[in-house]
Amino acid sequence: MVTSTLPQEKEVKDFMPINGTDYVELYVGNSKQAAHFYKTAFGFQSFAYAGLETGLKDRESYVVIQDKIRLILTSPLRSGTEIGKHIDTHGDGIKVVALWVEDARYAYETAVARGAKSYMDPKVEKDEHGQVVRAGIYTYGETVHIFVERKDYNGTFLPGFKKWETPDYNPAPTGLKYVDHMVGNVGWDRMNHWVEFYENVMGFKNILSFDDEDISTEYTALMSKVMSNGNGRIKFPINEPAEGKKKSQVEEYLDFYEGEGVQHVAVATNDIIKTVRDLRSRGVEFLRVPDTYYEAVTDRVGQIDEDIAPLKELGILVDRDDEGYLLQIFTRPVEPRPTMFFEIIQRKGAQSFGKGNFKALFEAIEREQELRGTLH
Ligand code: TYF
Ligand code: FE
Repeated sequence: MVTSTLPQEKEVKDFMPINGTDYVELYVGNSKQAAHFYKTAFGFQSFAYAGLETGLKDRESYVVIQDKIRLILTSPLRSGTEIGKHIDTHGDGIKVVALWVEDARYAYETAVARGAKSYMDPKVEKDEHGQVVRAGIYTYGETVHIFVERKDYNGTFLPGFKKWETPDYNPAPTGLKYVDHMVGNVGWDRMNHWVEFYENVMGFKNILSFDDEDISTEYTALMSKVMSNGNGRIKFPINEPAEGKKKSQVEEYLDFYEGEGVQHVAVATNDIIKTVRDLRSRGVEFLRVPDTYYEAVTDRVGQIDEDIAPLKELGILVDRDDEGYLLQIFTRPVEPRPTMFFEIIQRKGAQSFGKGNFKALFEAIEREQELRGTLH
């Protein structure tokens, strides 16, 4: 067998290979209660703990897991910490989008040489299960990427964490599988700056663009470009506000988050009807489009495997592209400030982001802004 490695047949080398999302860390006011919420409402499982009982003095973290998705919920144990300041400025929100790599030192050094601002020098963490190397860089706002190298580690999560078991309370999973994409909201005219950051520093490519013509309603607008890493496992749409008659949802986010940050985390399921029914029964609140959306849906997307009735009952949206279709729905914000929310997505071939739903979705968001008194 001949394996061809002729140079002209080789793809341009991906200078920043990434295996996938490693974890997402939120800085929150009460990590213990946040962990309970993600277990109860979203079906995450107790996984790991670090805090006073593992020798930490200034912080406590609970890690919850569902299939490939790992969330760290971290709170400070005293005043005056970076974590506390982050929460004071932004409210509960995402601090770290951690990326799983084979070589964290190489990823960090490459990113920094290409212009990234350092957040954390490479650090080797060890325990009886081996070692993990982590290093971090800043992205938009105060958000950071931490590169995680775990090829020499077979412990539960990370050195410094112990197993967190809750034999008496383990609500069932809701079918959430992996992080499909994570969206960043950036400031006025800052989208292209961050697009170039992901291109030049991280080796990502711009796979889709939406201008304010695509993403505008009668009142509000935004622009968005989707960045993807080489193997497509990491997709980061970047939104910026655009001028409209009223306040863009991106501007509302920037006002309330007091800066740029992660707007939504899209999590994939293989059975969105079951997942959404389950999440609703556990108290998760979703945005709703008008029932009239479902009168036109079959004409717009053609034949699909699902019955329209349960989609309408639950408020699930459908869109089609050249490769197939997708089903998606958005939660209301999951904290007091109208900032971060979740998307639940089921892809049936489509690799796009639901452009056909933008108008109905953004009008639904505007109705929420109206209720909050923030749509002026
Ligand atoms: O990730 C996306 O592009 C879709 C649509 O503020 C979307 O989920 C885009 C912008 C936004 C909310 C949803
Ligand atoms: Fe999305």
